[in-house]
Amino acid sequence: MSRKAKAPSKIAENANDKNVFKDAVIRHLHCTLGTDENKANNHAWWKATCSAIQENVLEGLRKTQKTHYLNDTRAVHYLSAEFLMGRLLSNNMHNLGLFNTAQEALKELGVELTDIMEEEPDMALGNGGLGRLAACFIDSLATMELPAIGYGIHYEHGLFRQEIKSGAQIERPDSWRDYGNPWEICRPESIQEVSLYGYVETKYGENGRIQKEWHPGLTVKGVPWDIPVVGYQGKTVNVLRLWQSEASDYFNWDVFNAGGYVDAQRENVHAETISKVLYPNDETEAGKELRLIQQYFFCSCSLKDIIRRYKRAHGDDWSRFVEQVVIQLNDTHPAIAIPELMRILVDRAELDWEKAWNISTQVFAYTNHTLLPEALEKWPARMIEKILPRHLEIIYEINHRFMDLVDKKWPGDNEKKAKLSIIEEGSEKMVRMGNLSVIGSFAVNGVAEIHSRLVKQNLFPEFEALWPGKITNVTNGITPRRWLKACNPALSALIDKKVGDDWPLHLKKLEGLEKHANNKTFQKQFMQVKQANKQLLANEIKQTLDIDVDVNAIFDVQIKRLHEYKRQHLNLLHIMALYRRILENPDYDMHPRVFIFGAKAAPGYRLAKDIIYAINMVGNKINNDPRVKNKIKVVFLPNYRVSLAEKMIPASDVSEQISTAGKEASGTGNMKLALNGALTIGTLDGANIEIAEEVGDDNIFIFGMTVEEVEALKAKGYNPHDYYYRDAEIKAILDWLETDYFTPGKPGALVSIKQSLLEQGDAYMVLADYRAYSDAQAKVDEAYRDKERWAKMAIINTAKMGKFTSDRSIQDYVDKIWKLRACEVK
Ligand code: NBX
Repeated sequence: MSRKAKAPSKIAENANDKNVFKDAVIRHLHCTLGTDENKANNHAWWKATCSAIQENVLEGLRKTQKTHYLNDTRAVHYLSAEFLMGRLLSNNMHNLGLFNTAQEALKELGVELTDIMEEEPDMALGNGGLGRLAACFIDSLATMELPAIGYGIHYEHGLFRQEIKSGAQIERPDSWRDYGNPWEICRPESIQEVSLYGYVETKYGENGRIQKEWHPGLTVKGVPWDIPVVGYQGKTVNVLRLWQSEASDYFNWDVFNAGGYVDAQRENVHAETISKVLYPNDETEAGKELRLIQQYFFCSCSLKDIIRRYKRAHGDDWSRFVEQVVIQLNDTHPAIAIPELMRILVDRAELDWEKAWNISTQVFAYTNHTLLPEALEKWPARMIEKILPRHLEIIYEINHRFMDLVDKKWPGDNEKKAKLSIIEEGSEKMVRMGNLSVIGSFAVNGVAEIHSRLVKQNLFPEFEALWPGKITNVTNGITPRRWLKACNPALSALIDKKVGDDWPLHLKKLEGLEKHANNKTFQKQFMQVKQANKQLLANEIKQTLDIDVDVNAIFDVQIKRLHEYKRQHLNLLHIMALYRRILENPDYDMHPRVFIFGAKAAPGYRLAKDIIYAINMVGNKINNDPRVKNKIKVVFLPNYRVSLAEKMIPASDVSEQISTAGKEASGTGNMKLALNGALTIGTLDGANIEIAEEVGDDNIFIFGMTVEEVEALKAKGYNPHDYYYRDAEIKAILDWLETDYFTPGKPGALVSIKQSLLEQGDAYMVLADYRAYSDAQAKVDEAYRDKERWAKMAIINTAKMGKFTSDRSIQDYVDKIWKLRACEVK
């Protein structure tokens, strides 16, 4: 019996009423937090405001879930080990249309909304682009009223907090939930059990059917925490469901009763360790056992949750499963879900293998985010056998049947088999998760045109030959709600006046700005907004680092994880060159520039940490050298994260996107910066190519080798020494790194960078692109001096970013892969 729906709460009905909002905040101060308006500090105000907003969120959530249930909707299940959500208060207020109401209400209570927003810790449950993409995608899914659920891990500690001590990175634990998270809801009623370790027993059923029974060695609990995801304009509220591991009471008592008290405790620790901490490595795989357990843990919980929901509507009839369910694998991190679904279907539901495989391969789709060999996941077969013995058997069976298929296509071709096999033979047998993902999915996509082409041509050419059309492209995107409307209110207001206020839903409307690009008044207004944003960032820089920067200087920004392929050291070499030119010629003519960096290095990545140290030491020297006369400032803002990005991006003039061509799958920071009117200096790599197509060659600074040129140079034999000896500036800068000029009393402290670029062969061809980069930077300098030209270029960048809304990416997924329908929530 369904009970009659309650009337909407007062707050939801009159949410836009300032007084109603005030009452709600006060009520939460009193009744949720046990304080009052006289005692409350900013943290309490923040929490009470979140709780007031959450009332509206939960109203939407209930309606959405009921609507989806009654309509028995097909849904996408986005499996991702990472969701880099950032802060939620501002986003939720904007998406509910309550930002102004809340701001005014709080003002009347004597509280500044922008101050209390700073109290919110970032939800940093991701490393970088891949995790942030997942966060943008669930925003778009809710906005577009698509039935969707995000599944991930409820890490107790997200990505480490970065401190800089004497120039070097120090990692500190991130504790985003220490004082409670007002957005999340625990759902003990939906706890799942997950098994690990143990052995497999082979049994023979009455009909001669072989049956496998897995006797696990350990069972843990997965506790779901739901974070509501509010679509723009607040109609659909989907959920992000994050699994937290806990010791399973049912299993441990056996050990306990058998006298194994200490062992029982040890198992407790083990179980709770699973969701303790996010692995901080991006683009490398350490092959750690706990990491594989994390992956299996959240995949198993999520699949069981999906199946529970399906069975609630369809019972044991599996025939409609593929109509109702599509599962997107965000990289190979959730690939273990493929054998897990096969295990559930074959061992539990007792379907034949063929039938189970037929279902499974119509459900999964896989997104590839990298071509870097060191990032392609491979697990030792022996490790899988130990943790998931039944899954290894299933993987072998999948592979065996697939090898038969390969033999039909290419009879007797063992080379093809070796390349396509899920199992890599060698001193240690390895399971290739990329191959498993391609074989187990009905669609595979790359994340930008060039990247998808390289996935087909270089990474998986045999799969492309076997299944033409299976590999496709979906170019990444970003949500304009967070990355323009919320983070850049001044520019948003200016845009509203010119093109109307529905651009957050229809980003192509920004094209309406183009006709104003030559208008002097508009140029002035646009650049005044930029100037004001630069002032805010300058204040932040002064506050955190006590460095004075001039807002009339060019703000040149490189923000992304630190990695050799992203070439922050190319930027640094050029900064050193400018410094050297000034020292050699005190009248060296350049527009003042502030080079601003934000980057975390994986804790075990030595050279990346050395590059951070070098940026800080070189910066320190330059910033304090009076001969520079403030023409150059170098700023490394510590602890780069979503909430810091939201302050840096609106204040940027120049966006550094300088990866070696072919290495950056897409990039999404490039899109955020261009949307906010920064001009890109970049290589023909990833989405830079598509940005250039949109803005036109006159409005972007493209330099350096193309993918083909990189490949040709590698084939012919790249020798970085050629560049070192032929280019006096390169030689002088690299030699400078060996002295103690930047690290007084510590000669050689920066030498590892020089070594990587010379003796170690310069894998990312920094020296080969250096001169082209330096020339492109001279063009940036020249362009900036022409204020009108620059303003026009900046406006055109904003105007032409419509393609890069994540709504377009999601529509591409819907059309090409998911075949989903929107479901209106009334
Ligand atoms: O995914 C990034 C790519 O490098 C970007 O080019 C792309 O725009 C973005 C979204 O498609 N990849 C990425 O962020 N990877 C990781 O963070 C990562 C994390 C863990 C791991 C491997 C990679 N084991």
